[in-house]
Amino acid sequence: MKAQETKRFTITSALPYANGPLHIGHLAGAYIPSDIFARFQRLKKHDVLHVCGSDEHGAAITIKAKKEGSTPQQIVDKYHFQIMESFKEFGIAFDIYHRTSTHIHHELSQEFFLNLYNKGEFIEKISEQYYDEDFNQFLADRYIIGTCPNCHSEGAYGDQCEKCGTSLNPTDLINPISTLSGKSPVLRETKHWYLPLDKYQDFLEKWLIEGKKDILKSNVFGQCSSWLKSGLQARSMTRDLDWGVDVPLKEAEGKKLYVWLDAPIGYISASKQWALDTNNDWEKYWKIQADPKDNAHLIHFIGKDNIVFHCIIFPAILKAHGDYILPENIPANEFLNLEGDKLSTSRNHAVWLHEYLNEFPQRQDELRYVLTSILPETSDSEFTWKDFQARINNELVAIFGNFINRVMVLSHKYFDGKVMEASALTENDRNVLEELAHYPEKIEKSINDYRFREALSHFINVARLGNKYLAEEEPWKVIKTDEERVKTVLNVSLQIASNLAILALPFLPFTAEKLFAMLNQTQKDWDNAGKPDLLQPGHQLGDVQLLFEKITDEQVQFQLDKLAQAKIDNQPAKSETSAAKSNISFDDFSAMDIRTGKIIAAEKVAKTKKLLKLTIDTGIDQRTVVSGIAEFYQPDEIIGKQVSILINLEPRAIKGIQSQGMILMAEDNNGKLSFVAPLDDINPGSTIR
Ligand code: B3M
Ligand code: ZN
Repeated sequence: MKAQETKRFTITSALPYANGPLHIGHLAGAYIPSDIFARFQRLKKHDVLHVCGSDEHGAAITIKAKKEGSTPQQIVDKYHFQIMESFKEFGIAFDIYHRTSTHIHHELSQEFFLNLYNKGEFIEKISEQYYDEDFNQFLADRYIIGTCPNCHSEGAYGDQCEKCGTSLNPTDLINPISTLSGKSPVLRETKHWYLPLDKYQDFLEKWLIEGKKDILKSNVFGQCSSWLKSGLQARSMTRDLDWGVDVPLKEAEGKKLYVWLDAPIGYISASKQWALDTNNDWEKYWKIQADPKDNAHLIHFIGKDNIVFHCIIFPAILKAHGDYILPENIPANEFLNLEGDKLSTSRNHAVWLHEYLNEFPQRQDELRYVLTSILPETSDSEFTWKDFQARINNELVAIFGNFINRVMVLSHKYFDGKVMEASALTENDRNVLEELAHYPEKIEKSINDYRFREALSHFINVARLGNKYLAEEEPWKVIKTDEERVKTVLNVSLQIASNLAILALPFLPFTAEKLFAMLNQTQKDWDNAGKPDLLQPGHQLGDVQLLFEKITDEQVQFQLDKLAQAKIDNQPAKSETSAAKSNISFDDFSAMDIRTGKIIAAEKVAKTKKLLKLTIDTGIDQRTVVSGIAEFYQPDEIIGKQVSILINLEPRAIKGIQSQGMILMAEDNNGKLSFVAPLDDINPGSTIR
């Protein structure tokens, strides 16, 4: 076999925000894929550094602190340790799990900023931003709420209206209010430092679009292409916040680095800390080497919402800094949904890792197996507790566990748990061993192509091969007439079992160790996987133990009840009827031109949950209106419906669709929307006054 060259891998896993516990969506997004990949490269004896840590800055953490009446440091301390413990117990084998509130991280982030600043890479710009005079601070987008200019719903944030999905700037909001003081903020000038991403357009098109079109996953390549096609804009790398990394400039008193500038640098500061802790050299994992073929292979494992930061912004920063390697691949996953709905921390619609570990003790591999089987590798996927039960009971228990149990029980029953000498192999024996020999390279190719679901299916097929072989050879029957044959059959079966122990290592590390103990196997070398003689005749096996137990209906029901209860607990409180708005003049009212209309066509707006694209006959013309009613009405049920439409509202682009007007809807205390229209059917274009 060709001696393989030893490679160096720098593997990063997205830094989870330290503002809440981990859930299965995080695991399926970045952490299970990265752990399988890192474990495998270590098995191949490559030089691997796998880093992660808590992302401890950003407005989400300061908002949570304000909500809980605590401080950002208390919030991040609480969740950093909980997340770190959960990862450890679940077997995600980072070389270091660090954090970005440390001095070493602040220092490195400031070095990066000054490096780019001194090279003149930033554009200094003064802009107007909302300022809360009671709290004496500028307001980040999420600290401002107001009326959405598009759908007129209350509670739209400064960066987005969650009701109709429109992305906004804070100055778009009608009646903006500061979430800190509850008062109207004022506009004040403030200076920030922008990274002119447009300056890196050519470099990124060459490096990313041309250079990686054959290796990036389609979902990643697609998102990067559309970002670059729409043209890169300058992006502010500093914020007016009271939590984060200080901007290292005298004139920037009170300003912090943008969280997405410092967070990815967290991979490097974690590497520096690891090198200090282990007396190692971090630079060989991050810096360009004298001979480029010695450069590390940098792989970022993330969820799809982080693609732009890891494919465009961070590489631009590394490039501008100089002397750093750039990522080789960014195999981002899509999203995992739960029981037909999006996972949501705020609505407590999740399977929390720390709760799973508590409710299913010592069953990490069951969850690893199920999540790996449904990884959202190129499109969103779904976790259901019924499917969790089915995969464990029908695959892990019935195929893998059953095969191992039968081989072990029969070996102890007939031969005192010893591996017996095989006599002449039959054609079936040879075929089975021949098929077994090809699985390690199949698994290797799938993992190196970031197709982990496929890699796991190859693994479970080895267990299927063993199960099928035993069923065909029926040693429990043949023992009555041909003991020699049974010695051979069990020898072949034990070779399959010993290969399963090695092949399980990247996916099911806890089960692999149990199986090594059961087989009393010391041979754990991946490069020996596929061989037909890992266990020699005379080898004494260990005691039999069950690898997996079935998941019961009661366990499934308990989890479903928990989710149902969370839904009830998180129903929006029946809000009081909202207070009347301030008075307006008759002229203000008569400036609005409201007509009757008829819906003549309706369809869902792709990739949104709330939006319908409607074609309305207004009696004057036929026009398109985007309306946030998709959660309440199906397109086909509202064709022909009479509506009231505000026809002289400024047209707006919503999700790329030009919306010309607004359909009047009544919203009750629970947020349900109903059409507002005349009781009698009258011709479209009739004036409503
Ligand atoms: N903290 C995670 C997220 O957006 C974000 C990743 C940072 S990786 C440098 O959910
Ligand atoms: Zn809106």
